[in-house]
Amino acid sequence: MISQFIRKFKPSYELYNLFKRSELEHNIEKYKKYGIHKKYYSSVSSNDFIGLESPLNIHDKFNTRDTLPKEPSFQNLSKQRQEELLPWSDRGYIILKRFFSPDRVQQINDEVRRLDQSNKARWVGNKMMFAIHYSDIMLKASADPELMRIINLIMGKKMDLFQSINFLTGSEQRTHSDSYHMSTFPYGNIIAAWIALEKTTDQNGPLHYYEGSHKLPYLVNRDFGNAGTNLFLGKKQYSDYEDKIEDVLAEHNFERKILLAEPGDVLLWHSNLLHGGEPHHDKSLTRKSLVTHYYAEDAICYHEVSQRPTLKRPLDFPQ
Ligand SMILES: O=C(O)CCC(=O)C(=O)O
Repeated sequence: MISQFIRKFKPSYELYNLFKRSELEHNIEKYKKYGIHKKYYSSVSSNDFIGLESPLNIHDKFNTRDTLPKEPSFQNLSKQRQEELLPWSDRGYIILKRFFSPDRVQQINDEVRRLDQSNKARWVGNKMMFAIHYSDIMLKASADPELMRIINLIMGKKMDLFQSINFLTGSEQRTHSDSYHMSTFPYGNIIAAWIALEKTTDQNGPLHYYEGSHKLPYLVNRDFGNAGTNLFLGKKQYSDYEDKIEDVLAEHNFERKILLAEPGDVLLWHSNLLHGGEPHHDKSLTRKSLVTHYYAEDAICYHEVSQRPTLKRPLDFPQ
């Protein structure tokens, strides 16, 4: 009861944030730019952006099929990669087949085992969180230069690696969008990569996603009565958000896709693409994957779900 109160009481985490200036100051300049009167430690949510115009990223405004062929960095890609990138604006995702070589996949899987066995891994439930902060191999894979070039190209701007999550089993997560968890203003300024570290089948909890759903309006707390007040977060549960997403999907006719991936395949998805994890039926199987998220350098970064600004720890790139 008391912990519930503290979790929902905004000043309690504002106090915590007060001591985290170095990880929160990234928003200060952007608050100024958008005329948001906030301290670095303040609670922040979509309610702070009501009435502000949220400029669209280039490939939410113009179609990648028209714009990309004019880009020199697109011309430098193989024909196969070019074909893979073109549907981004239409679908809200792209699949880069066999992007990581079998050796690279093996190296990442060996590293996950090593981290786990040496107790270095930081597990939150079935997720190994932020291994990029304690593993050079995971950092190099997540910030792979070729992957970064493609990400910057389809986002039309410079993107920065923010987090990594390793899975050994399917997440079985209900359908959601990343923009509710890792939010930005202007909207649409994060992107995710889902890297297959082994084959996924209908037995080991593959990813599902709804093609074209990235074009829906961004769903925020006030859309399901969860805006809260100046002092408190809203009273709804996370499952109320998931129920709302189901209602939204029921009103549309998006095609539900299942990713049956080969090791080394990479799926990039738009921050507003609805996706989740299928049931992991055969528990004797693993489903190894690495999910990485990248924030745009020029956007306010926060978490609509908790109304907190994003804590960004610098990454220690090996020389
Ligand atoms: O890997 C999965 O099953 C889902 C991952 C996911 O939904 C996410 O990281 O946002």
